[in-house]
Parts: sequence; C-alpha cells; structure tokens
Amino acid sequence: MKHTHLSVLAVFISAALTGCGQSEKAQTAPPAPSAADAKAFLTEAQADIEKVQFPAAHAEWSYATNINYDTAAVSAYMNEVLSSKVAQYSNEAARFNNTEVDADTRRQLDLLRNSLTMPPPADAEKSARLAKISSDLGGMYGSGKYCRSENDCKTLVEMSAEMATSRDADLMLEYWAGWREVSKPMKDMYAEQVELANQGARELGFSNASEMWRGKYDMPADEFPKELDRLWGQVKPFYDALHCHVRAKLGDYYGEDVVPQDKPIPAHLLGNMWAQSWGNIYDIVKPEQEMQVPDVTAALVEQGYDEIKMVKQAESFFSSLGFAQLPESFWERSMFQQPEGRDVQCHASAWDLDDKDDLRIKMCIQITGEEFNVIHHELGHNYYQRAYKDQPLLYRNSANDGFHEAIGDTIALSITPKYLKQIGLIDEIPDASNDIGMLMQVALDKIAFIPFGLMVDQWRWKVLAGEVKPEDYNKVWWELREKYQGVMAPLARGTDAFDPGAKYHVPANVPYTRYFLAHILQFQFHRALCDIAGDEGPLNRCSIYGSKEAGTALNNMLEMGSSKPWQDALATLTGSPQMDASTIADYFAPLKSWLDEQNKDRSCGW
Ligand code: X8Z
Ligand code: ZN
Repeated sequence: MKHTHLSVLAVFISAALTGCGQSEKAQTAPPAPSAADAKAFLTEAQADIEKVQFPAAHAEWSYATNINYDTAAVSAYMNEVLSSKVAQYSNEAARFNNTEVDADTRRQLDLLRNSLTMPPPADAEKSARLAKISSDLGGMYGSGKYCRSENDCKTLVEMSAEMATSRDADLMLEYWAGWREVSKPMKDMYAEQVELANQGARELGFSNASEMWRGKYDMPADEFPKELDRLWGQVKPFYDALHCHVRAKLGDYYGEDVVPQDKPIPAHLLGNMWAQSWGNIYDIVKPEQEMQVPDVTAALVEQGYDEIKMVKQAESFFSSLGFAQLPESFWERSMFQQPEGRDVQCHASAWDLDDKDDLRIKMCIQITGEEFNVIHHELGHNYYQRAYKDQPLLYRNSANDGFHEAIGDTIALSITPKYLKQIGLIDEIPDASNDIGMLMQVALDKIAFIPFGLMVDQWRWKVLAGEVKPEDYNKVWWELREKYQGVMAPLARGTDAFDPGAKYHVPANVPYTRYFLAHILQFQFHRALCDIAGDEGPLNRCSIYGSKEAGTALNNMLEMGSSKPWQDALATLTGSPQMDASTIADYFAPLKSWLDEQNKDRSCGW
C-alpha cells in the first residue's frame, strides 16, 4: 500500500450577486470558466492538498506503527481533513466540464474528480463518522489476535508462520476459524461505511463508489470488468490444471474425506491464511521425480541473514540496475521488525512521506524466501515513488494501480538460481531437468493467486454498488471464492461471520484488483526487461540483475508516473499498449504440459 490521497479545494464562491434593483436584462449567465481558470484551479488545488497530505501521512504512519487510542484519533482526524478537502476540490472540478482545455488539463481534472477511494459526504458529522470507521477497522485488524485461552493469544504473523509449515489439519482449522473471529465485529461498521461512501460518491456525481473504483483505468468503468474477464480467460485453463493437481495431491496427503475430489479445496490446507498463494505446500504437490529447487528460506537462515541484511540485499538489486541507493532516513525511520509491547499494523507497506526522499517500509519481516520476495515488492513501490516525485501532485502515482504493485514483483522474478548463485545464497545452478520443480514453485505463488486477486473486488464492487446487502455479505464472498478459486470454507459459517474482514485490504479499504493486474503485468515487464538485458535463455531462468539498460528502460516508465494513460506507459516498456496474459502461458509452458499429463486420468473441476 502507499498513501496517495489527493486533495484540496478552496470553496468556489459564486460571484453572482443577488440584490434589489437588478433588471431582468442584467441576469445573464456567469461566463463559462476559461482554460486558464482551469489551470489556475488545478495549481491552487494541488498546492492546498499537498499542505495537508504530508501531515496526514505522518499521522497515518504513527498509527500504523503504534496502534492506540490517541494515534487512532489523530489519524482519523487528519484523514478526514484531507479527504474532505479532496472531495471539495473534486466537486469543484465539475465546473470545468464544458470548458475546452488541453489534454493534460483534462487528465488532471479527471484524476482529481476520481481520486478518492471512500469519498466522504459533505455533511461534517457524516464525514467524521466515515473517517472514524475507517480508522477503527484498520486498528481492529492490526491489533487482532486469536486467543486459545486467556494467556495464550496468537497474532496473525504467528499463526501465518505456523500455517506455512504445519501439516496438522486440525491445528490449521483452528487458526483459520480463530482469525475469523476478529472480523465478526467489523460487519456492521463496514455496512455503515458503505452507505456513507456511497453518499459521498453520489455527491460527486457518481452513481456509487463501485463506479469510482472501476473508473480509474483510462477506459469507461463498465468496460474495465470486461477487460478483466478477458485476461482471466487467458489464465483460467492453466489455473484449472494447477488446481486439479493440487487437489489430487492434497487428497493423497490428508485423505479424500478431508479433501473431496469433486468439490472445491478446503481453504485451510493451502499453507496460507487466505489460500491466496500456495508456495508453502510445495513439498506436498511437487513432482515425484527428485527435483533440485533452491530453498531460499534455508539458505537465508544458514547464512545468518537478519531483517536488515535481507533489505540491503534487495536494495542492491535495484542499485545494480542503476537506481540510486535508498536514503539514510529510510534505514532510520522504517519499521522492519514487529516491536515488543505495542500493536502495529504488520501487513507490509511502502511509504513516501514527503514526495522528496522520505521513503520507508513497514513490515514485520520473517526470515523466509517468501518474505524476501515481499521486501522486493515493497522496495518496488519506493523506487516508483522516487521516480515520479517531480511530477505534479496529480501525476505522482503509477500508470494504473496494478503498475505500482507489479514493479517489485517484476524484480523478484529475477531471483532465479543464476542470481542466487551470484549473491552466494546457493552453490550450484540446478540444470534444466529440474525446471518443472522450479516452475511449480513459482506457479504455486503466482498462478494460484490470480483468481483470488480477481474475486476480492468482484465482491466489493457488488457491495459498493448495493447489489449485495449486509445479510448476504458472507454468503456472496464464499460464492465468489468457490467460483473463481475453487476453494471452500472448511466449516459452516455462522450468520455473524464477516470473512472478507479477515483480509487486510477489506478493513483497510485498499482496492485489490491492482494485484490481479500486477500478476499479469509483471510477466510482461519481465519479458521486456529480459529482452533489453539481452538474456536469451528461457524466461524462468532470466535475471536482469546488473543490467543498466534494463534499469534505464524501467525507470523511463516509472518516471512518467500517471501523466499518461497506462496504455502509453505499458507501450513505453513493452512496445504494446495491451495487457496480455500470453506471456504467462509462455513462461509456464513446460509446466502446463506436465500438469496435463498428470491430470489425464483425474476428474478435474468443482
Ligand atoms: O498487500 C500486498 C503487499 C503490500 S501492497 C504486501 N500484497 C497482496 C496481499 O498480501 O494480499 C502483495 C500480493 C497481494
Ligand atoms: Zn504492494
């Protein structure tokens, strides 16, 4: 996550005078605002928003790294001030709807109009309530724990770590259900928040907040879901094959009474609290033939890596591409470890506190290969933020939100055996006979994720559009989980359950389609950068480490920020303005053939 709240607006006071003595003739319409007025408005709006944005970011940082009553109050207040300001300016931008302006001015007006995620109503009490709910939901998630008894409470980080390696179905089921107790009390607050944000959206001229969420992609809001369906259609055959194999192997391991072979997979057995990525069960689903696959977790532990050393190693990848090192303040101000004695929001995020160089990450780093990837993911945000920092405020953002999420992941795709050997984490590069194992490991992380990345906002768009009422929140959530992912709740869900709230981005109001897009885009970026780096081997073995040419090409796209439609940014790097999942098919082609062979006598589907 990164904060990019835009804001501002000085209330435009209509100059129309009312008064006595005005003749009929004098009542002419006020002159339409000019293009120069629009530019002046944007300049003023951005300057005004900036003034509040930075203190609001500091308040949010203080809250996320120290959740308590006071930090909650300050962060809710600052968030309210900022978002009300942006809402006012967004409203005012409509004044220029009929003004003829240049493309750049129009783009900035549109970005401003659609910049908020949860737009506050103009009513002061309601906007304060919305800010308080948002802040409370975030705090409930961040401080949430599951208590097995009075003195035995587990944090999400602890339970996640155990679920990554445990093969005890009962224990995993207990944690799965225990964590979902945390979100039950969120349900009514969430429903109230939806109502308030929709009022805010209507005041800005949208039919609801769903329309705003879908309208941020340089195409009509109703076209965007079709684009997602197209991309999902490209990936689905491969996902189905992976699902079929994984379900069969889980059935062998846990028994077909636990994992029925004609139903969705029970969600607690996939090595992850949300069944969103499955890399942690590689040992259960791996090919029977012995495969050498680097164990990055073991290598990091053996070589005595600590949190800082992992981050330094990730930084050095970016440095090898020609990006300037992170500033001293990054090391002083970031949070790399879960502190003792206070609650924090452990969910990883990257921050830019001043749009100059106050970059930070906030993570509760575990010494694992998975977290090593997350560190690259977060630094990708920071390098993007730095690359576009000289753009005007409204362009200090990624081309679309999927781009922001894709950059660090793209770099992490270059953590190949070749690279691991270069940095001394492994001694030997496994030969091509091991590729199926290595591709399986990547597919469990990346391909398994894709339908989850899609379904979260399929749910939220329906909720925000009012198509799904609070009493059906949980039911529809599980319908979508089953439809897209083919996973099911391992226990009957009570009427008070609010399982979406057990996933960070729902209480935190972070849109999720960005991760779906990122999982498509990162393979396109990887291929383009590998071409530029002159790596001629297969994509899964390519690492762009050390390629200044690749770094320059990447930076050229990053520094555009959101100044141009994302299609232009995409074409700048890849030569094509289309998102396209065919690169995924190419990357994993040998694994797909292998899976089809494994599945040939199985009955797939759910
Ligand atoms: O939330 C994140 C990042 C922070 S922007 C760690 N991710 C999603 C998640 O954890 O659910 C990265 C992949 C998907
Ligand atoms: Zn991210």
